[in-house]
Amino acid sequence: MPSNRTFTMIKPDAIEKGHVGAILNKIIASGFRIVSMKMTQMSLRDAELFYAVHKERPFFGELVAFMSRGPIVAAILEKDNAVDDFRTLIGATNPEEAAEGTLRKQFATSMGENAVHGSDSNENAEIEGAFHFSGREMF
Ligand code: 3AN
Repeated sequence: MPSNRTFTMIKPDAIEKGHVGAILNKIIASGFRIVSMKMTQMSLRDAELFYAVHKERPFFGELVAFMSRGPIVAAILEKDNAVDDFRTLIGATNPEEAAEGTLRKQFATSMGENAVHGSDSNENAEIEGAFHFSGREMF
């Protein structure tokens, strides 16, 4: 995947609260093009694989239970400087520290249930996008 792409998930908490439309509007209004998108649900095993880099962290069990408890919207997004610009748009992991105008400030509940995922590097964007989408689902 080229370096102008990133990967996102609208997390179960945001879906449960009905924030999908508002979040997608803000993503598109911020200049991201949707390359791939689907509503899907990860099994517990899927979430363990997706978050394998965090498996030694104390919150791992909580994280994978949360991320598999309901549907998510997964998407690959395209924009110049996509990874960094999207991290800026979502804001800090802890919504109490997230800047005004960020998605997590507006929509996240807590450190664990923080509404939106964004890849933290070009390499992870490619790995995470390929976890959810085949080449035929990238437009
Ligand atoms: P970010 O998503 O901002 O890159 P990471 O990579 O440190 O944050 O953590 C991955 C995910 O793990 C977060 N999005 C959040 O859902 C969860 N998480 C991180 N820290 C905590 C924590 N202290 N307690 C519960 N969940 C956490």
